[in-house]
Amino acid sequence: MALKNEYLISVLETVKKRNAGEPEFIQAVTEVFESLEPVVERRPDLVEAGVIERLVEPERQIIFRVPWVDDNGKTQVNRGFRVQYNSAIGPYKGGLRLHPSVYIGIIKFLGFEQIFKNSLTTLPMGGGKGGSDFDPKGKSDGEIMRFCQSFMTELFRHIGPDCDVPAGDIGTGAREIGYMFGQYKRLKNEFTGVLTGKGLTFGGSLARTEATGFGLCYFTQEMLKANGKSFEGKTVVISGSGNVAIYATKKATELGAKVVALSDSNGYIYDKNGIDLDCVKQLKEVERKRIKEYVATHPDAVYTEGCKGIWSIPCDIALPCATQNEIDKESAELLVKNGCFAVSEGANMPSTPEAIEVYLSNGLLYGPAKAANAGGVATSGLEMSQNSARLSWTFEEVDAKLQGIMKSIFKSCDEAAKEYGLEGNYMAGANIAGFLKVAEAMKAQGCV
Ligand code: NDP
Ligand code: 2IT
Repeated sequence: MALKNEYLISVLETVKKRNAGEPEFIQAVTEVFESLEPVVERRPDLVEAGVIERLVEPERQIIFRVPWVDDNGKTQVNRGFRVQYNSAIGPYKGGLRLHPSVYIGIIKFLGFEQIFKNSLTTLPMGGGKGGSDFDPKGKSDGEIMRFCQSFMTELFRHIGPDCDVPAGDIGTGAREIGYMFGQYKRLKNEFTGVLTGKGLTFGGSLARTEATGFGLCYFTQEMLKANGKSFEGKTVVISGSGNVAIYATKKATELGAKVVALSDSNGYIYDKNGIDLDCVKQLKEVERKRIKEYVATHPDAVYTEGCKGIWSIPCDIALPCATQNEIDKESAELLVKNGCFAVSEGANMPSTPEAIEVYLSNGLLYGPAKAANAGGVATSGLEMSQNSARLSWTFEEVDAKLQGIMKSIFKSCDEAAKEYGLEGNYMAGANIAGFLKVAEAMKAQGCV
């Protein structure tokens, strides 16, 4: 879909000039602008207030050196990032990604999307994202700890429980958050809810570990229900085998589906009997091994090198839960050809624009990342509430709130799409609903 609105075309031109060499960021902005065309026409007041020009420029970008000493006594240097994107509706909130592919363009695309996602959650959280090009794979516990401590030794001066609250993302789980929290507390001499995804013994929320994957299934269930369908008896393919993929597998299975495939960045496993999740959890969460080890104990399962091939497995529902742009046009066409009727995104921006075009033109139900994976950050918001109140809710209480939030997110997307004459286009609905709340707040707060 090409942009037609002159004003949005000109703002996008400026964004492209200012952010040359950052294709993922341009991709994320372009998608939102395409959805905002009807809003811009209906809301000249927001254009007048310069909301869109302000929204695409991060409020603050921090880039810093992260030196640490490896197990051989050698100094290593990584680059650290925190992009504080938008604080119109609450403190900056968003994860920290540790992966060798991280550069400012990745952090900006994630931070930009986080603004709309957090707005959809109904909770008061602004948008931010951070991370480093550090590669946690193959590092010892000591190396991970020294990296996390060095990272926080700079980051601590920029964050705080009422200012900016980081959390996990790719490569950052409970272990890394623990080390970062310890270092923050030591430097500030304050025990506060400055990070989410903490361990359960020091302020973490029950159900935060499960929240993104569970939330993805709750959102998808709402989307299926609204279209006369369900998970019951369906075959599901899930990419990735990290935090989001594991708990999406658990919930989809509980809801009556059979998950037949998972992957990592080396390859994918296909188990026609349905994935044995206890085995995957042991391999990935405890032993930190590769997914191919699964076939050693499951003779019926097949491992194939390369991650793209996972989308050639016939399925009813696809849940991409690994990384950005993992489904291209060709993979989307394969999904359609094999009878897939719904794609719902656990990962951030896992579908290329051409793949989304294939979903929409073939009438697939499409749950966009900003809405579908918002359960993680929503539960981070619930962790912040518990920390502020200095109490903790039960798993059942948090899970019930998460279900309520995911239902409300689906409703917002559905209603916004209908209101703007785009019924069934939940991507447009998510972008519009997420935008409007932030835009109203920015307008009300004046030119800041
Ligand atoms: P994890 O680090 O726990 O797992 C990531 C998984 O994705 C691993 O299986 C990893 O394989 C795979 N992966 C990562 N990069 C690539 C790549 N370039 N190509 C192929 N596979 C890749 O991360 P999460 O599960 O937390 O995150 C997964 C996705 O979900 C990300 O897009 C993240 O932004 C998004 N997300 C996460 C949330 C959370 O709460 N954790 C919330 C909302 C969204 P390997 O081990 O080989 O690297
Ligand atoms: O992409 C995301 O929403 C996350 N990685 C979770 C962020 C958070 O603050 O919990």
